Amino acid sequence: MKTRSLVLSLSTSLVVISLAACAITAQRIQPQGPPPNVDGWKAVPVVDGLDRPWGMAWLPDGRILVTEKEGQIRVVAQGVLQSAALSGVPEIYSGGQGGLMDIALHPDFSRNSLVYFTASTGTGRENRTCLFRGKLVGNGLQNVQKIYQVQQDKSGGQHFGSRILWMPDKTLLMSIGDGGNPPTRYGDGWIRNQAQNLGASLGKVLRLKDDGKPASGNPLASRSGALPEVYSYGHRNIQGLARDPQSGRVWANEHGARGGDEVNLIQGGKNYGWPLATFSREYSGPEITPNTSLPGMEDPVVVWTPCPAPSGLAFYTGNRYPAWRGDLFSGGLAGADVRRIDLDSQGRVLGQQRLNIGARVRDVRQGPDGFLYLLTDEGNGRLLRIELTR
Ligand SMILES: [Ca+2]
Repeated sequence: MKTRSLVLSLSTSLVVISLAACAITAQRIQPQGPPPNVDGWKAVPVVDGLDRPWGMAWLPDGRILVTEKEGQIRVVAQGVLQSAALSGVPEIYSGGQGGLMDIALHPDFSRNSLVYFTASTGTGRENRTCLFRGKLVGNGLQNVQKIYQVQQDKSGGQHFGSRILWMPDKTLLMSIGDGGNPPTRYGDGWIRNQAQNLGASLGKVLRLKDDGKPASGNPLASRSGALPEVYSYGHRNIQGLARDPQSGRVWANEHGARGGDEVNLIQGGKNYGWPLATFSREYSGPEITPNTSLPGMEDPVVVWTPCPAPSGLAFYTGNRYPAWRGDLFSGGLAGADVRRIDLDSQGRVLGQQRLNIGARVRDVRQGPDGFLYLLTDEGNGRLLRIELTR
């Protein structure tokens, strides 16, 4: 009797659950405000004294390389910020949102010591996002080479991207911003329209070989006029890229203008809509487009209005916070927070929580010790570690 009623109630709940799942998939995504704050954790300071840090990468020996926007790569060794920055970093252009940005180690770093980083170069009038690599020897980089650069020079200090994400096949994804808001122009239109131009690297996720050349097998390479390095398009300004190693899903967060920040599931060959479909409005208020969704374009999985201005994204796989395993953690500059996006095993969003950091969060990473680490975007920028308090 008991077993029978248990089975009955189980199958009833399964029906209810699958009906609910259908209702969720059928429902069009809508913008959400900040999710409820969660407690039971604390942000433990590791170091301070970083000048507007942007990205970080752990060396196999436990040291952490941290980029600073103005153009230095700093070293944190055993919890102490070293006074000497890495030598050999080339001159870059730091202005507005541009500067020295993301950093990542080659997957075979233990054999080749190659460090990759993104930066803007040029001037306020003519600049572009570039990818560099160099060999780490002692406290410096040697043989630093620019291995990719955006071909469309732009003016001004907006929307450079740029994050680096290594894939299991040792290609890398690199996000590039759309080049800026009106009145920034390119050719005969707003530069942001380049996000829909497959012949431009602006507003894209690129997939490159480790030498910076286009990776083979990119999904749009056979389209006429398309750059062979384009992986996905229709992006405004991706500031976080993360991969779920189990499912292989790649996630990105990107900025809208006024409202309409997004989290997207990145799939090769897909169009993510900008600026033709968005919940975002012009900063001055008017619509950018009447369309929040269009056929043939991908809807985001999360939309935030007002904007947290997301930056940094981690997919959590560690053992320090078992309840958070398999979830996304998205930093927020304007939000001064980290948003936990609770995912199920199918990559569906179950809910969100907000970790109130109280400072602009530029990057979120999982360290090799299984803790989440944050960088705050401040003149006296901090490296913080998230620990549970219960
Ligand atoms: Ca979009």
